[in-house]
Amino acid sequence: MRALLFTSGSPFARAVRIILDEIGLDYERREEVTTPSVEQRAAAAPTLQVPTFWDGELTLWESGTIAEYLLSTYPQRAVVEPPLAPQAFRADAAWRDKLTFSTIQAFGTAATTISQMKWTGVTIDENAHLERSAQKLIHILDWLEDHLVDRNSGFQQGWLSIHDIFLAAHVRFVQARPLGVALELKRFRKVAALLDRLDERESFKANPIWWWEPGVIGYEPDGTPIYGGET
Ligand SMILES: N[C@@H](CCC(=O)N[C@@H](CS)C(=O)NCC(=O)O)C(=O)O
Repeated sequence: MRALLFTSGSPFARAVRIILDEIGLDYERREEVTTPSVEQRAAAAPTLQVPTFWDGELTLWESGTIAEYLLSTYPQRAVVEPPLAPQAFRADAAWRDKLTFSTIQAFGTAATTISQMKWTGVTIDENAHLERSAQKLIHILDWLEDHLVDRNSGFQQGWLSIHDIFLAAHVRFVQARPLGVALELKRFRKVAALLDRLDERESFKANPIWWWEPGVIGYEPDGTPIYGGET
């Protein structure tokens, strides 16, 4: 049995879904549009967060750990250029790759904190930590821009890396939600070019991220939000 628990909007889970598609693995989609009770979540992971992934006897949470597991366990790749990387972290650049990935995940955490606080009633302009979190997003983009070689490369040249996938999922999440954050992507030309290329990839198109605001309970096949009450 292979299964993934995720919410429709989670950028962390979207990145894992894209990796599963790149590897070509079938899995049961345990999709939630809204957040369930603490007890239900705790049955899947002590962090009370998604994604959680089951593979046979193994249960994994934390999206980076799931991604690392998938790349190292399943060598098969979709025939598409550039192919999904064979490893999460290159042996000859392990510390650099780990640092870059952690920094990308810090971007995702800041973005989802802003989002979750907004939908529970606190906006950026009312809270100093959220304002700081929004500034963090720009500083991280600035640093990542400096770490891309050119406008045609991802974070591991010649490969689609988990770094590329998670950064795209996090940035597009911020852009798809009315969070009050302007990322000014035009300033980050290498990052913007990378994300535009990834938008065209089948695995990204098959796992779209759509506009969400309170009241959205699902989507039409073309991404039009379906409203059905508060969430
Ligand atoms: N570090 C975690 C973050 C996952 C995360 O923040 N998931 C969000 C959805 S995007 C969540 O489950 N939030 C509910 C909560 O934090 O209580 C990972 O990489 O998996």
